[in-house]
Amino acid sequence: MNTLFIGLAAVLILSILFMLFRIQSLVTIVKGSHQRVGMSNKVNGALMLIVPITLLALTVWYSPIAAESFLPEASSEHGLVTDRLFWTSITVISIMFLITNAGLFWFAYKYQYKEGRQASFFHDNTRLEVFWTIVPAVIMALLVFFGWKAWSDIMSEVPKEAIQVEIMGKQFAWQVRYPGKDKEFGNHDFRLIDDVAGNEFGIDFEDKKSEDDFIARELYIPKGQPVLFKIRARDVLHSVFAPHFRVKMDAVPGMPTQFHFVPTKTTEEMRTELNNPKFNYELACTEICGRGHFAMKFIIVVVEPNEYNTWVAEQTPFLESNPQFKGKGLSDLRKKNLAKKKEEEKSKEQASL
Ligand SMILES: [Cu+2]
Repeated sequence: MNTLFIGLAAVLILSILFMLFRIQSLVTIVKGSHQRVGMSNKVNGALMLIVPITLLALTVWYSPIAAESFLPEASSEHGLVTDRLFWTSITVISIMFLITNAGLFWFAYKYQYKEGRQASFFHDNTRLEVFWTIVPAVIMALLVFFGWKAWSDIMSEVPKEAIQVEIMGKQFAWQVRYPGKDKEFGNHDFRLIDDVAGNEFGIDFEDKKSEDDFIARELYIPKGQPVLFKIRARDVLHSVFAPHFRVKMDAVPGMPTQFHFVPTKTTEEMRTELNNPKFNYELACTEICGRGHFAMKFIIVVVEPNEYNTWVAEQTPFLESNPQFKGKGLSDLRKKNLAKKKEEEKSKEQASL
């Protein structure tokens, strides 16, 4: 209701302003005052210079302040490439923006209304048209080519030695699973998800590969080695976002996605570089997924490879700390469902007797 009132008030104010403007121009016409038209024309002309110059000065003044809250240099190999591409595009766009807008405002100032002045007319200019078609086309083609090259490198085949981590999004937390010593994940199935019993991933424990899988509270990855995030969601859309590594990939229910990259700086190195002993790499959700979206934060810890191996060795497989799940999987579920059905049928029969 409030929104409706605010909307109506805004419409009312705008129509009043429009009416005032209309009355003023009608009065000017009735009075036939050329002097006033000439004056407002000059003011408008001057504004065509003052406004863009002021905006430019504000941009130049504010840019270094804004730059302080930019992300630090990328902590991944591909991140340096995408950053370079980003800044190249921004530079080209900024130069073009400055040239075209300088022209736009300068012409508006220079050719403001003057009594007796007439615009000159020319039909076309082939040279000019060829120039302003070919130059942007070449620049665009180059930008697209380098972008395509970077993207196909980033999405290239996953190195065999890549360390695999499963990241699952749910409302509202990230869950992280490692494949354990066999380096292979056990199967999972959405029908096995049981938050009350504690099987949040829906792991199929009939699959031998799941026996050494472990679940981590912090996402550890080694520096300088390829890491593969295997991403999925169990309810709605989420999106894996690790800004310091320039990693972003949607987590889609029923459609596994992935992203592989090489981290280049340990958490400790970043703390020294940024002079911030509390710094932590962060994994956030960047797809509004519901009420608790803001809380989907997970810490990523990058360590030296030997430290990583020690950490892995210290982890306890999920099944070891939750032995009640041993052998529980899909066929077990099927059996249970069948028994349930039979019982239901039986009770139905009894009721009909
Ligand atoms: Cu989310």
